[in-house]
Amino acid sequence: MIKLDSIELREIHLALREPFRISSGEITQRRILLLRLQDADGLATWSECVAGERPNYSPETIDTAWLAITQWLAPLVLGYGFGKPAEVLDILSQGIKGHNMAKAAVEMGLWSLFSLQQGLSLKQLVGGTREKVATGISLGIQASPGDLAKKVSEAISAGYARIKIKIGPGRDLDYVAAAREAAGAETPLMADANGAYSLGDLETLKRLDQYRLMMIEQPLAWDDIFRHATLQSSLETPICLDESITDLSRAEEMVARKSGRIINIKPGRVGGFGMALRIHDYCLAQKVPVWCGGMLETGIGRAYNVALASLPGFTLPGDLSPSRRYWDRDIVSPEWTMDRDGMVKVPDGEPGLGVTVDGARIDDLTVRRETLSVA
Ligand code: OSB
Ligand code: MG
Repeated sequence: MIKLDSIELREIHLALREPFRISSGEITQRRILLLRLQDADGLATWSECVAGERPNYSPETIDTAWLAITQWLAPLVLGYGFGKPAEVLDILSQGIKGHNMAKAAVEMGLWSLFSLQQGLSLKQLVGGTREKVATGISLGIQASPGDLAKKVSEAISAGYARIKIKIGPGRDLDYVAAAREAAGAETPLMADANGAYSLGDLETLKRLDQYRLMMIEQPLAWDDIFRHATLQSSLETPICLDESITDLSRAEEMVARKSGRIINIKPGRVGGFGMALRIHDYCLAQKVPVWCGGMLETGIGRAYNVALASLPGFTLPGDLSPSRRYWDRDIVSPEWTMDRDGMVKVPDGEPGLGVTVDGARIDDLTVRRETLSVA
């Protein structure tokens, strides 16, 4: 049993090595919410909330997550005796709809505490089977197709197993053409629109078919599974849903309506590992390939994503780039690295995250903190 004794919230600020631009906005510095969870026996771990600064990906932000955790979620879990981590999401959802990213930060932290208590790596606790996972890079929208082509070539030289480029209206056909040209016919290439198109853009989207993309990620609105079915029936390129898949029932809806053929599983978007595992198991049974998405996490969030991506259904490369892709210096050691074949090693030796969290560095980067304890 795990009894949570305290949850400490930290906001840290960390500059990205280069600006990251998607169809709905650009970020240069991240405001990141970290949690430190401690149980009644003194076991402690860290988790990360993937909510961004503005609600341009989903309705959540770092500030709504801070509110949700302090006001509603922490009181539900502090002092409660959990028998297994799969129970946590139900407890966090008693009377609280949505706020999946806030819930996930608490829920995944509890998975990590369970792994420490049971002496298992996170990989072992979730049932992971892979020693290494393949990683792709996610390239933001660049100033010109030529600039993008350069980034694509660099990424291929670095060994990435797949290239994803961000697109949006007016930054699509030329950009995809330049990326395909730079990548060559064989490199797996895909595009992510972050919901920027409508069915009125059908002709443009159809013209993307000629570039033989591995998939197009979330072309239509974040909460619209219905119209993705119409679009998928007109496209050869498989649609992958990201924003729209907020829980298992949305995955079932995608399959039932034929709204897409691939799912990007981000545990932070679906309320944590418990729901991510349910979606994974369902997709494996339905033969829907899945991959692990990213939200520009620090090395803490990355540890959870890498463990999850070691499950058998994660057959496509994830957005699991090494620390150096994002930060001058990460907040874990060793930093996350990738080999020349674009593979990231899944930690499997020690219990917990498999990386050491640099608490002193987090202290240096902290701009806001609050500790909630059992009364
Ligand atoms: O749609 O996958 C996305 C980053 C922020 C918000 C949304 C997305 C992304 C990424 C980043 O694509 C992937 C990564 O973490 O490397
Ligand atoms: Mg996406």
